[in-house]
Amino acid sequence: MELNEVIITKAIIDRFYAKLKDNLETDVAIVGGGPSGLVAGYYLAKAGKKVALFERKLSIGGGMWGGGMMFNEIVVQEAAVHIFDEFGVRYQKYEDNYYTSDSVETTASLTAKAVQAGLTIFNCMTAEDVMMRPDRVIGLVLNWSPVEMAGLHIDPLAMRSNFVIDATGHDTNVVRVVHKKVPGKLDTPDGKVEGEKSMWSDKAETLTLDNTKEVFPGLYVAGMAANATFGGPRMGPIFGGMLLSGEKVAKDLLTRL
Ligand code: 48H
Ligand code: FE2
Repeated sequence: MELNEVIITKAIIDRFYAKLKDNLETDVAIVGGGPSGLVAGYYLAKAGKKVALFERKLSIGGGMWGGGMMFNEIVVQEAAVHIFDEFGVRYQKYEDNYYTSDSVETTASLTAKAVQAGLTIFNCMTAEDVMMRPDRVIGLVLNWSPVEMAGLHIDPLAMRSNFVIDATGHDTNVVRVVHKKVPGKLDTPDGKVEGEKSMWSDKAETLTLDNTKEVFPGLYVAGMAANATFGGPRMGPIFGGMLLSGEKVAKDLLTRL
């Protein structure tokens, strides 16, 4: 049968709009498709929750593709190896407490397994704001990333969610939006985004887990955003804390959903 361009076009439009409409109300909305957001989405979806992830860029994976300084290998500590096993990522032991994996295999596996578990990912979409009622985050305000990049004055659309996870990495974009709208109300020592401290891998990896929690009613932080929000140090190119943070935020949210 001859291929018909109009049917191809209709197929894309129909399927995409069905997917988008189906995700306008979710249990959890994740902003950011780096390692922490992907792992969180995987565990929530695997537990049967409705969960959508919005990623600003074309590609999913955040800062994981490039390993350390574009040496495309990932390092994790022993405590995170069970997550590699869960996602079927192959790894090798290095000295006592370190494990390495190929960063491309790791990023691709996290993405594929999360989607297959039921996570819906929207790429090229930016969460530019949140919805509040009035002192709780209840959803996201979304726009196409190219609209933001081109500086076009086009109003966004909105989706509702019982909980939002800020997994936007170093930038901590969602928490910053909330702080701008209701200054001083974050559940951090000074009520504001404390800001990331200098590199100290050991301390940072522990603190990432402590800092993975609710920072404002309805809004959780995970991954690098958790450390930046609560003033933890950066850890450099060790990704165990990011994976464990995603696992932790999912576990915590499952007790509330
Ligand atoms: C939609 C957005 C928005 C927005 C940003 O940076 P990431 O990889 O995040 P994490 O926390 O899962 O992992 C951090 C890790 O990659 C890292 O940088 C480490 C371990 N650094 C240590 C160190 O010392 O430097 O991914 C965040 C994602 C990115 O893909 C952004 O494009 C996306 O979030 N994003 N998506 N709407 N408003 N803001
Ligand atoms: Fe980083």
